[in-house]
Amino acid sequence: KVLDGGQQKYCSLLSPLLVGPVSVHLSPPPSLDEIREKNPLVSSGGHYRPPNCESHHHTAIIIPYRDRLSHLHSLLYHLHPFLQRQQLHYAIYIVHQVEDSTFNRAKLLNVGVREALRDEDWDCLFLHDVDLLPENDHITYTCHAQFPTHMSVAMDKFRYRLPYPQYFGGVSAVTPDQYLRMNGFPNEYWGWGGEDDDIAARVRLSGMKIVRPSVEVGHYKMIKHHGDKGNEENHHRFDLLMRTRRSWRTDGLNSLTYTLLSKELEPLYTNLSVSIGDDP
Ligand code: UDH
Ligand code: NGS
Repeated sequence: KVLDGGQQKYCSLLSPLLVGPVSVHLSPPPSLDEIREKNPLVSSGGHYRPPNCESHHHTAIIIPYRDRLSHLHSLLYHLHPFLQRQQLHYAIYIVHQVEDSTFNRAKLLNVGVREALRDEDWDCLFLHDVDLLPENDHITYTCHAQFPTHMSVAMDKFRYRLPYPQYFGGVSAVTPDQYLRMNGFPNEYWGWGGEDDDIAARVRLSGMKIVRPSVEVGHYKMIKHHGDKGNEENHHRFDLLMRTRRSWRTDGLNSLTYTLLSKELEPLYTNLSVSIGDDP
């Protein structure tokens, strides 16, 4: 499959490796060694390129994270083979909020995007909760050229439907251009709730719309768990959402500050440890 001059041929547009609906393995979570053995072609930092063809797609998976180790193992076990069947060039980034301060999902996503784009010229950024496992190979982890995509349209916990029409939580995807256009994500949502609705509002306010796969295809299983310590309900979320129209241009990528404490190239993922401050 190598052309004259040593260049590889592009992969076919539809991967021949897709199997369609897939069953997901929830518990007990496999060990990292077991996952490594099953994914010998994944290189340091959780990077992968198809071995026999040049991928059309370059996707960074960005996961906001703190204290969900068993979920992380289940996700890595499931996602690596899933992404390889799609013949993507990809990498998995964990954005770990190290301090005990209030969790801030959207800000961690901003950090992940900025750091991932230092590594490679990714053409698609996947914003991915750690506890969601895609159940169908036809949920393609690529971006729409024009518009942000909401992927997790049919989660088991919502009985495989959208909970409400504007829902944008769970798993979504943007190109770097779309991300810039909406000034990234808000930095001011500390604790649980509302940040995904703010992101959905930014899509519209910046002149774009949301696209989605069909509910027949976009199935996700959520690993069941209880609420997290340090991620209590954000009582300011409704006030913040009322202001998105005025705040999105000044709160986002252009106001992002954080400290990168370390960047570790683990065998199955890149671990970004960050300090992002606390709820003022
Ligand atoms: N996350 C962590 N650690 C935390 C909190 C959140 O890693 O302590 C990450 C993780 O990737 C998770 C995502 O942030 O999937 C979103 O967290 P979430 O709690 O908003 O959403 P999740 O789907 O739980 O995990 C929904 C139930 C929330 C309880 C309702 C509170 N009223
Ligand atoms: C909405 C929240 C979203 C959240 C969604 C699903 O009410 O952030 O519920 O929540 N918006 C506000 O609170 C303003 S879930 O059922 O996953 O806990 O994503």
